[in-house]
Amino acid sequence: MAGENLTCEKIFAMEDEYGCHNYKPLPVALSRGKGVFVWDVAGKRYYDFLSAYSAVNQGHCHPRIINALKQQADTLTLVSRAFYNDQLGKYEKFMTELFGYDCLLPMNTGVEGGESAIKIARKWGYYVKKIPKNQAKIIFAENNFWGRTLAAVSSSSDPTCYEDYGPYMPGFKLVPFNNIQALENELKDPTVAAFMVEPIQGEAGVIIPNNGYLKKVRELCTKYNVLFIADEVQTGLGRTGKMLACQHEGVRPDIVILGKALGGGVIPVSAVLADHEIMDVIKPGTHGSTFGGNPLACAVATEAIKVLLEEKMVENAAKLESVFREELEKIPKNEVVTVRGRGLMFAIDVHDNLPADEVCLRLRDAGLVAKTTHGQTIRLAPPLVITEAQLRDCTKIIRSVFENFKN
Ligand code: IF1
Repeated sequence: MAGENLTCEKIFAMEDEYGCHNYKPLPVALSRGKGVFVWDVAGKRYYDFLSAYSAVNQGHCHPRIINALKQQADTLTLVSRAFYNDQLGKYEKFMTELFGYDCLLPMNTGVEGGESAIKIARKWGYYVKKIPKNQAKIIFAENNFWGRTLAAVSSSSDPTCYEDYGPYMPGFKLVPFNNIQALENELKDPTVAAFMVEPIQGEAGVIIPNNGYLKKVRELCTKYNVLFIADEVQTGLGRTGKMLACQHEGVRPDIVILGKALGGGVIPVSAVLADHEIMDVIKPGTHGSTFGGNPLACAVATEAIKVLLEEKMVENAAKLESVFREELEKIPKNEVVTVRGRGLMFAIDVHDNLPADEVCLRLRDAGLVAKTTHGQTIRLAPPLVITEAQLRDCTKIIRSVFENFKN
């Protein structure tokens, strides 16, 4: 098998026979990636318009990130937190100074970041807010998505995520996203420890709240002494044209969760940022992770952030937002009903008479890979290194697929 040139059909068959069927991938088998491009096993090139759900913001196999990976991989990869290592402290200093928080909890996947944030919030609720033991509530927004653990699915309003995984985590409540009155009604409850929310809901289909929503969330959480947890796993690190999506409203959450592109598209790295009066509820031995804060992850994440900053990828996402929107809005309304987006995080709602899954197959044939989120919504999120010329090339491909759909 090693070295054998696998056909895509063989790859599909092997995954079908030997793998858990927890995904229904677009039928394309990729074997190489560079920048905004991926190539399939037959050598065909595609624009990547998913960016691994925003985990490849810096582009595929960014040379500086790969080099950081190789250097550290050849030196020291993992010692666990039972011992100090020479990478973690300087990574924590770099990140806390950059994001303006006192301290950082290093984890691996985005959902571990969410789990950790909720554990911190509950402990803070008992120690600081004096919520009676085991009565702390966490509020979430309907249609949230923050991962696949039992706690994550316990807060989900999507049956596909939670069905048949009960019994569910107690102490979780849902409010409609982007509804300040509904949120305030819940925050008045003195047993509420935190409100955890995505600044823009990713999986829900790039749902952008009204201007001022996040500012009101901030005000209400302060007023009712509730922690504002921002899940920036997908929206963070430049995706929406700011380093954090909360910065569009000049809002500072109490806890920020980062993931995905923090690992530079090469390894899982997540982080929870908070100030000491919140983070210090975590004492030695009360939380941890085998790989959390490993030297390899610290070296990769540091370079992943430096590359975002030094190659002005955040600014690029902000600059290209208007081009992206303008070009997508040229698609006739009887083909694409709505266009939503911020920076380089967009989604289109395809008209019911055009099956969105079929549109994705035609996009693939036209040299662009993208995926539906729910039903008729297609997420469009290229790496932040895309140039204006490439973006215009891609929106031309997208428009041509719609224009020629009936043929
Ligand atoms: C899948 C969705 C996106 C996330 C936000 C935390 C996490 C995610 C806002 C957890 C992860 C991934 C998970 C992946 C597909 C993808 C996804 F479609 F599932 F919902 F992006 F929208 N917060 N999202 O979006 O991070 O533990 O995965 O590192 O599970 O199918 P993770």
